[in-house]
Amino acid sequence: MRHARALDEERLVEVEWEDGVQSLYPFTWLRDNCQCSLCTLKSAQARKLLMSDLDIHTGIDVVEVTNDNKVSIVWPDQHTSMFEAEWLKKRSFSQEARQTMQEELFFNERYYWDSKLHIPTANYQDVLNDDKAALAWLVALKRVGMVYLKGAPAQLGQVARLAERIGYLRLTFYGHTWQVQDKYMANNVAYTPGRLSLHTDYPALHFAPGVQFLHCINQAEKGGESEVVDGFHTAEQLHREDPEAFHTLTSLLVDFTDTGTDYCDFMLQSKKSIIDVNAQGQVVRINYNNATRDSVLDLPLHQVQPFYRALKAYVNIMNRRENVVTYKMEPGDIMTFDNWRLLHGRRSYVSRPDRLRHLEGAYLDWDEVMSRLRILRKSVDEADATR
Ligand code: OGA
Ligand code: NM2
Ligand code: ZN
Ligand code: ZN
Repeated sequence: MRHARALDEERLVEVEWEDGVQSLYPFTWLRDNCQCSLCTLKSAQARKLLMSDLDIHTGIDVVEVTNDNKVSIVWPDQHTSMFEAEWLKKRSFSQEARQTMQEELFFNERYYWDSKLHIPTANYQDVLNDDKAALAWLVALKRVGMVYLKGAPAQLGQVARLAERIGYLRLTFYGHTWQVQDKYMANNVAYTPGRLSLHTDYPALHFAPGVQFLHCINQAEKGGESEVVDGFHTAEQLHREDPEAFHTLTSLLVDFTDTGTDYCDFMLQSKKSIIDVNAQGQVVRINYNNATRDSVLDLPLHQVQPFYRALKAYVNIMNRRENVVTYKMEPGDIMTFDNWRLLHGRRSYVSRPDRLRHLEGAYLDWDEVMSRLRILRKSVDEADATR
């Protein structure tokens, strides 16, 4: 750092770096983020300072750069704060620095795809045993929305092992893990040999599972092929081609329902728009399973037909040949995917009692997956640095 000085009028500290670039930090933010042991619990990396003890109009008595390259601030009550250069630089309020930091924290970069996608593929054992392979797996899962794992044993328990590699799985009414098979008196259309049109799992839950694993233990001889589509890419195609339909699907709330018994008895109701966008208008989640879309439709009469028109327009785009990736899972394959982004389906299959089609599935949430992703990047970076 070349210097640090207080701009008292604006209540900003100006820091000039070695390259001549300057950064500005509000007095209030600096006081709020004092790193001393009175203000911060080091062992939890958490703020001890209470909002009720923060003076949001504080001035500064003295600010200077110390010999060991820290910004030292003495506040009017003589409390002292020390800020390391690197720590400050990362937290710069400039547009570029904020963007870099957000990318580092949230891995927001997206790769949109269509039928020409070469599905990112990794080896199951590598992902379990090697941090670099696990990191590449989760980076692609976030960026592309799906990663195909090969080489797992064709036995129960592999999706649970994979979930433990990350943290823990998401329990739902279908159990910790669940068996996709042709079942007598099926409590879900997935548990029949019928076709499953493109869907996201579990829109009947307001907080639908973020990530899904499907492990093929046994495949049908005839049928049972998988289909996947990039829900974000196709939603943006809808936005361009039919903005009115896009607006309808991002604004109208649709009822979803799911009733039955499995892990325990359940009677779910939810209200979701088919396409969720964030405050910037970016598509962030798809909520659509035609099987659990409720016959109760809480819309005024005049919105019913426009809703169907809009949904049909989106489904027609999804089903375009140029958007769909088709493959057939083999025993030992595990499909890992973003359930907030991908729509997935299955062709009908011929059920044979002597060769039962069987997939084992599990859900996780994005918070746990992103947590493991950050930890893996840190440990892989550190290992690389010491080599
Ligand atoms: C499901 C599902 C795919 C398959 O169970 O929700 O999408 O290939 N299954 O059976
Ligand atoms: N299963 C596969 O939304 C859904 O009902 C998806 C969930 C039964 C756990 C299917
Ligand atoms: Zn302090
Ligand atoms: Zn599904």
